[in-house]
Amino acid sequence: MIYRNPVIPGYHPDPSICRVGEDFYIVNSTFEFFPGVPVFHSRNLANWELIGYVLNRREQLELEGCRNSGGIYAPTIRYHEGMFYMITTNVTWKGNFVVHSERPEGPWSDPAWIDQNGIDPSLFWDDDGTCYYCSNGRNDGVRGIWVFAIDPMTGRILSDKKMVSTGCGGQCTEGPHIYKRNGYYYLMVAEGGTEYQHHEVILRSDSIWGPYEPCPYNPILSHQNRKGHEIQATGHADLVEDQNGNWWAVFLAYRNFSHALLHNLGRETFLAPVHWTEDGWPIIGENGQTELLADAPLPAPALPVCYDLNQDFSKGSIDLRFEYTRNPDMALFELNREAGALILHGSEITLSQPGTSPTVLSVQQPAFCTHVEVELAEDTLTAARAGLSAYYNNDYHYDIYLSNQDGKLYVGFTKAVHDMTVEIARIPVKGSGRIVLSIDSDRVGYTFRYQEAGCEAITIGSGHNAGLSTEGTKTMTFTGTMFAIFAEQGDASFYRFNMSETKDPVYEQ
Ligand code: 6LW
Repeated sequence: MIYRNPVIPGYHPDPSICRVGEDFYIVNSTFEFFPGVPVFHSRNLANWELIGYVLNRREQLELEGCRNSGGIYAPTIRYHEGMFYMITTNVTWKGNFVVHSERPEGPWSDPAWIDQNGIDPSLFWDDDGTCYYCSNGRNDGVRGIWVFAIDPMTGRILSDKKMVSTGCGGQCTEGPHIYKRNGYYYLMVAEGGTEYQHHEVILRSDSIWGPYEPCPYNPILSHQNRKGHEIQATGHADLVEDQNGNWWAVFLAYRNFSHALLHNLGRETFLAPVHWTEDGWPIIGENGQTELLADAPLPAPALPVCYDLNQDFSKGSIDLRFEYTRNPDMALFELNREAGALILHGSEITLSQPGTSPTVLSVQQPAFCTHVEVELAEDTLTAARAGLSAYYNNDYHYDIYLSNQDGKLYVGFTKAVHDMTVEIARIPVKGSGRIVLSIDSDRVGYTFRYQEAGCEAITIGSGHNAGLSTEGTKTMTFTGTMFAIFAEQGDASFYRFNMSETKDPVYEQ
């Protein structure tokens, strides 16, 4: 059965997967965004629906002062005897913790903190019911993959800690997961760092404490030698066996928007079938490689994918896919039934201010080629700036907005890249009714337009994808471009947000 990769497009990195009967669940990392750790559900592994977030309370997710790409790093989701567990790291606040819930959509418990440093924690239950923790980390100066028994409900450590492996010689040994099959304990890790050298390796032992021997076919997943291929940086995988005995891997990768080694959509979630060799080693995809269109024995037929988002704010709800930046002040986001709009009460915090929570709501850009538009009221706008942004983080964003300057209304276009913020255009508008602000994106960049009632759409500016690409950020970042609605220093009423994928000439070939 044919399916399309990525199966969860746009910035959805570090996927982890589990299965309960015929239901599959995936979680992803979310860094400075709130709520944290989305939970996706599928029954065919190709189509995924967002059903909620694990961390949707400040008691679970403190992001005060969180740097860009701080906060929540890689999560792991597991299911054991009627309970779901999610374990992850808040690198901004207290480190590794585990939460639990009887239902994947929640509510999830408060964090149980774990006295172990490092990132990318995972859980594994042995046949005798003992639960084991593994992550990378350093104890007494020894760095590697550490394992110990743990109470997954309380986070209490129940055994000595042991460093069981330093991987297979690659740098940045991380994202460990342990599996058991035919009496072997398999330890799978990512190496090479989450850039163009990223790859996945596996080792095995007849004891969870090792010693672990490396797979003779490593790397079991790698696009390191596929320069020029659209899919790059495959790694950070997790394995699952479906109800038919077929094994699958989900993993992160990114798509370059051109032959320049740049990507702006973030690290996305990909799927590939796994086959086990005669001598008991798993190989991901076709000899460790994957494609945008793949054919594999899915547990149920793939359905056509659609990542469009049509949000009518008069309906009195905000789509689950929208995320806040750090911990939001929910009073600034008012669904007003009388106005039939989402009223953003823009605070003094601007989009460019670091480490804070501006009045902004954003959703991952799911494809290179998209059209996004929002409709705002002109006559009630008091905000200094309010509109639509192609938003990577507070250092990198392209904004089109309505601006109330001493009672006069303007449409403005600003680009913020690194430490440069330039208002490219500011054009007076009539301001008597409603206005539509839009972005068209493709494999080159973003084009910004506005249209007042009864007038033609006018192009006000454009920005290149390179300005919002992960490789170009001045600090190491792990996210991707999002489309955001925002308001600064005053109120703005948004009636709708519409995002749709448009034809991509490269995929149409
Ligand atoms: C993730 C780790 C990593 O926890 O980046 O580079 C972190 N590798 O596996 C954030 O995605």
